[in-house]
Amino acid sequence: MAKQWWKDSVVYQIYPRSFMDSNGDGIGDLKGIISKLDYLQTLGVDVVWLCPVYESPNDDNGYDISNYQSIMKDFGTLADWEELLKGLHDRGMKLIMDLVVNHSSDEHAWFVESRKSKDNEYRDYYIWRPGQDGHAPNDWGSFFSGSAWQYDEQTEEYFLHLFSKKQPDLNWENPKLRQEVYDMMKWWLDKGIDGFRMDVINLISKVPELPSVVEGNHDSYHFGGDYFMNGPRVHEYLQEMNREVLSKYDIMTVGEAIGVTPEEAALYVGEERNELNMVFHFELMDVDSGEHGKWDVKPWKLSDIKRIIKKWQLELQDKGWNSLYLNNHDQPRMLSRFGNDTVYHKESAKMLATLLHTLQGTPYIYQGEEIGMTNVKFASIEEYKDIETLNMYQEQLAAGKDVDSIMNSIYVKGRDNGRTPMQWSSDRHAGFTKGMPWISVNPNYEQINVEQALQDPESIFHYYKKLIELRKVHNVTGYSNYRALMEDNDRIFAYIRSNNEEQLLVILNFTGEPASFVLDEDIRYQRNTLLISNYDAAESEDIRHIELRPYEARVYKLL
Ligand code: ISL
Ligand code: CA
Repeated sequence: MAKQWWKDSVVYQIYPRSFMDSNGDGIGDLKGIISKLDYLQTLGVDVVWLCPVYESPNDDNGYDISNYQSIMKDFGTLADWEELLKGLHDRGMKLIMDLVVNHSSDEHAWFVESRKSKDNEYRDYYIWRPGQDGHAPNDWGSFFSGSAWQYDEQTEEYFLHLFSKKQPDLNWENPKLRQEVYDMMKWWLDKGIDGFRMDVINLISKVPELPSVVEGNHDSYHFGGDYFMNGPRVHEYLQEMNREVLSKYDIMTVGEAIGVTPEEAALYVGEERNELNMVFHFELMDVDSGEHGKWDVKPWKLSDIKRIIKKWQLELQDKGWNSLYLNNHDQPRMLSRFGNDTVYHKESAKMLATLLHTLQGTPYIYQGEEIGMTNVKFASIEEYKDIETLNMYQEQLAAGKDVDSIMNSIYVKGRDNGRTPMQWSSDRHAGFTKGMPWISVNPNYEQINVEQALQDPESIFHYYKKLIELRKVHNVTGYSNYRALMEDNDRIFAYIRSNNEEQLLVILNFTGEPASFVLDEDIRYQRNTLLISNYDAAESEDIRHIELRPYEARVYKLL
């Protein structure tokens, strides 16, 4: 089997709309990305995950695709895309594309046909059902508020859409649809891409009866996850996809899997399963969600983060490979969420990065994370663009919630936090565009930007660069074991990674106060070498007892 190069890789996620605008229309584009390839090479990343650039009406910023084999005009042309791929490959970097096949756009030719008549040949490319005496087929709610069903006059039936009403779910029960997806995947792979990130891939198999959560319930919506997350045929479909497509190429695959547990994840990523290489789980993304979901904000606890990471490190050990991320285009900025984006901005960004780059798995850096970009607070709801946020705002307003608490949940958890334009310089609009940006730039761009970061040897950027090098120089991926230290301590996150001859000791202070680290008595070593830290740390300090400074991170090799 081809060497699993993706285990030694660091992935950089680009959200094209917000990365770099080359033609002054205020929207990031492919030529803009091409102009920044040297920057990515300087950082040292190995793979770029490019969020969707396909033709789309942009209802969900490109996750509603109307033509899987053409490029959205805003982003450029297929020739521009070929130039980007060549530019990456020429620099020794790889490209994975975003595969969005749980649903398409309602403007896709398949859906335009499907909705025409009940006997149209494309009818069961999608999931249509008659209503129940004037009500939707079941009580499922959409991830983007409201019902997961949309009534269509033309044929007097409802179609399923787990996301927006312009994102009808594809019917994976239909082998013809599956074959169309596989053909499209091969079309991209034959152009030379190096793999796929697969959007909500564990939702593609629904329980055929599509049962309500509460039978006979018509006055409220419920989360139907038990009937579409990790559904009855999902592994059958992915093993078929692997047989038909994935196994024929030397590529990497990572599936976004809402609600997946480590046991289930092992079924997706087990080496002998022949499905995917990695999955993104959401357990760390839910540590600050209350019982009513992501918008029900509650403070997170370090004990939860330590428990979850230990669980995933141990459950997938010798079984499968982890993905390691703390933010992306759907999440608030990790520095604001888990670090301290005011007093200890640099220290806490570096501490969080140290966590992600010293665990078993492949780290995913989201654009801007490497320079410490933070959440944003727009003055009014009008400046927000994300459909998930805007739908929630309307729904909660209609339900009588007060605006301040709705806005607070948007400040803390809204997806636009991660979608403000990349901050390249202190020039107007952070050097992202010469025009008017499609979404407001974070006002802190004058202090937080690439130009400043490149000039500052102590910047977060240079720390990320060192971490990425460290993984290679010290073969961090070669450490196979994980042992938690100071487990009951609610300020320090410490662990030891080991292989048969060496040990990697990672010590992180997750708080803005000093904290005392004490090394377990039974840890044996001759000498210790400090590999990286976010403060000036004494080289050969006695590591059995360390007084850590706020957000201090240290990595030692123990020989
Ligand atoms: O984070 C989320 C779960 O609470 C949602 O915001 C998000 O929609 C979910 O993680 C699924 O995300 C993926 O599918 C969506 C698209 O809006 C997201 O951008 C994509 O990452 C529908 O395609
Ligand atoms: Ca542009």
